[in-house]
Parts: sequence; C-alpha cells; structure tokens
Amino acid sequence: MRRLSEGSSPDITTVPPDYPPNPNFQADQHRPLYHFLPEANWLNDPNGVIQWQDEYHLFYQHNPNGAFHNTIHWGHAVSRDLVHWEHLPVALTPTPGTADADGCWSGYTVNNQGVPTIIYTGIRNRVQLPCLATSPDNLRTWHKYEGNPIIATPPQNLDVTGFRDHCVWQDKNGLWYQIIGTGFKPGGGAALLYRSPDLLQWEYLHPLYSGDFEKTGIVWECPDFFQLDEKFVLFISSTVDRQVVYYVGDYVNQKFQPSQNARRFDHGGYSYAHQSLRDSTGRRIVWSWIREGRGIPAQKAAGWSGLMSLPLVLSWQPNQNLGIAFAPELQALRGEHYHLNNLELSSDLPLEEIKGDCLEIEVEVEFLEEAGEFGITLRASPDDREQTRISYQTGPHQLIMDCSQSSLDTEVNNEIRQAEHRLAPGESLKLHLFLDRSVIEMCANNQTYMTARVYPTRADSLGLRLSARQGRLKIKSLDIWTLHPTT
Ligand code: DQQ
Repeated sequence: MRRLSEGSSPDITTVPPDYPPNPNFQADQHRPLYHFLPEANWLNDPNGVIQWQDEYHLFYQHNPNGAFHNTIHWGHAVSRDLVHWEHLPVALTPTPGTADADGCWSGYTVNNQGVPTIIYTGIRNRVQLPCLATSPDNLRTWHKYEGNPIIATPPQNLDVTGFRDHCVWQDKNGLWYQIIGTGFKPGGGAALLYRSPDLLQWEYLHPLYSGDFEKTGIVWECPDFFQLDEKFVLFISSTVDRQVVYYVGDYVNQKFQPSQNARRFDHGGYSYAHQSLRDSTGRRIVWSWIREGRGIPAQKAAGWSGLMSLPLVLSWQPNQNLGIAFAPELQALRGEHYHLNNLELSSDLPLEEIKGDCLEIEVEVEFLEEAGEFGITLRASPDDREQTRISYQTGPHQLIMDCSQSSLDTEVNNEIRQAEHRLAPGESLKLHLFLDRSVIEMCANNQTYMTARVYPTRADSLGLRLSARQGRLKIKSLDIWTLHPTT
C-alpha cells in the first residue's frame, strides 16, 4: 500500500506524521499481508464506507498514537478494486475545546447534492453527540461544521444508555433520515430514527426498532439499515458477547417490522461493527472490524491491533436466507494454483505440494454416507503440535473451527467455535476460506460466515491436510491458491 502525500486542511489539527517503516513488521509472522490495516497502531470500526465516482473510500476508527483504543481519529484509505488500498491522510482528528475533543467516533458518509458529508459521533467528557463534516475536494480533506454538534441532546423523554453511531439515507422526496444507536433503561438496545431537510436540523421521530436487553444488550452500536431487493435488513452490534446480529423485515410508516428473530452474522465471533454500501453495480458490500484474539500487552508489543474484514457481498439465497460471499474482486490476489477433483477420501490426506500462511481455499465435498465428517487442517507444524482444524459433521450439522491447538503460546485464544449449518438433501458442502497469517475468514455454502484469529509460534506452521474421520466422502473439487501480499 502506498501512502499519498498529506493534503493541507485548516481542520486537520494534528495529522500524524508519516509512519516510518516499522522494522518489526517485516519479521512479524502474525501481521496480515492482504487484509486492510493501518500502517501502524490501532484500527476498529469501518466508517463512512462509500463509492465516490470510481473510488471506494474506507474510513475507520484509528488511534494514530498507539495500538490501543484511545484518541480516536478517522483513518482513511481509497481503492479502485476493493483489493488494493492506498492510505490517505487522517480524515477527522479530535479538535480541542469542541464536541469531538475526546474522539471522532463512528459514523456515515453521504452524497448531499455532490458534497461529500460525514455524520459522526463527537465525544467530549463522555458525552456522545452527532457532528458533521464536509469535503471540498473529493473526500481528501474535511471541514467540520462550525455549529457542531448538530443534535444538542438525546431525546429528553428517554433515559438512554448511549447516543452514538449513525446510518443516514435520503428518501425519494429528498428528506434525510438517520438512525442513531442507543438503548433505553431499563429496556434494551435501540436505533432512534430522526428526519431532516438538510442534514443540519434534525427532528426526532421514534425508535426505528428496539430489542430485548437479555438477547442483544442494553445498547446497540453501529446500526446499519438498508434495503436489499424487496426486503429491509437491520444490522446491529450487540454488547452481549460483542456479537453482530441482523434482522430481516419490512419498513412501513417509518418503522421497521422484522419478520424473523435476530440472527447471528459471524459464528466465529471476531468481526464487529459491520458497515455496508451499495455500489454502482447495485451490490451490497459489507466490511467489519476483525478484533484480536490475544491480550492487550501482546497487541501493544506488536505495534498494531485490529484489521478490516475482506469485502463481503450480500444477497438472498433461493431459500430466502441471507447470502454471504467474498467479493469476486479478491481473485486478483491469486498466485500459484493447486487443484484436484473427484477424489474419494476415508482417512487423512496431507497436501505436500502446497503450503503457506496466505491462502485461498475452495472445496466442494459430497458425503457418500449419512454420517460423515470432513476436515481441513491449516497452519500445521511438521510435528502437528500447532494446527487449526476446520471441520463439518453431517449428523449434528455442525461447522467447527477448532483453535485449541493453533498456538503453543498459552496467552492467545484457543477456543473451539461452532455453528449449525444445514445442507439440503443432496447438497454438497462448499467451503470458501481465506487465510491471511493470523486471520481466517470462511463462508460455507455462501450462507454461514465464520472468523477466527490464530497465532502459531513456529515459522514452519504452514502445512495443510484434508481428512475424513467418519464415513466416506468425495472431494468433488479442491482449489487452493497462494495469495499475493498487498502491503
Ligand atoms: N466503536 C466506536 C463507537 C462504537 C464502537 C468507538 C463500536 O462509535 O459504538 O471507537 O465498536
């Protein structure tokens, strides 16, 4: 990734200096090579993702002063292909003495009659209030609105648990709407709906929707609300176990009516604070913050923390479930290719010809007996003391990411995460998986999404193995590519 030269803006008060190349990153076996992450230090939520002309803009919560959550700025990067990102100067910096003195928290970018406009949460003395900034030059520099905050207080009649994070849209009459993440005491998380003629004056309407605190927590973070074909989808980040869930339903009289219960988006549990855009081809593309699976001292010692998920494209499956697929643009990363097909398997099959820590794997498996178990082992050391096994069991319909032996380091995560994943009669298991050193993202049958973080200690934990531990099965096809770095 290339860093562009700094633009000059009177509103960028403390643009961090160019990061000098960090020599430790060269030797860091855990730092991803093709996922987006800042040149150094901290990243959390994706913010204000937008396609502007032929560029995708990715802003993100960033602490330029260390690998921990503090002094939150808006980092900024741009891409023409969703794969290769150029770092741009920090877009928003906290301004002392104003509503965002202690941080520029999450928000959204819209096109207001050709003017790029960010609505974000300013933090001062723990008070969270909506602020606005505009760009005069194709999103390169940003000017904060002098009248910030644009909403002076949360609704006076509500005892709210938070008032932050924004999703903004315009209706066909030109009126603007936004939802703000919150929760009511003693109830649960909620998204408050506001309306405005000009993005500056806002009228509170009512909750777009609210949840049950036992299920989705007392505050909803980062609500994202959008139409996908005929249906409406509400993503929220729940403070219960830091999970992202989504509701599907209708939007009638400015109220959201879900037609099903909340569903978990990531069954691995490392992705959070999802935000999406609709691109010029009509695709709904979503990103999220992938958190670390190791402690704060290790993150600080590494000098970086957090990364952006790969772009995922949402759609509806024939069974009306939400379809989740990696953006096809990621094929640009592919290097060396390994392929096999129509191979019956009833035991272990080490893959000697291909190995690595930056791989894409696509495998289609047909179970030839009712009870079956297929597994793929990644990042295995020659003695197998380090290994991560991803498997599927037909009986209980379970996808399993077993990180219990991923690392000899006892200070890092070692969980086993699993998800129910049902195959229709006669349907093959299709796994699509991206490994980027310490991060794994996987979609099963374009339907079940899982993330994991793994931190093998050994440089030779690069091996791969297929296995059938129960019943016979057929590998209908297996494709593995080594992937090129983008950093
Ligand atoms: N991250 C931001 C907040 C948001 C949280 C602060 C979610 O705006 O609620 O960095 O990760």
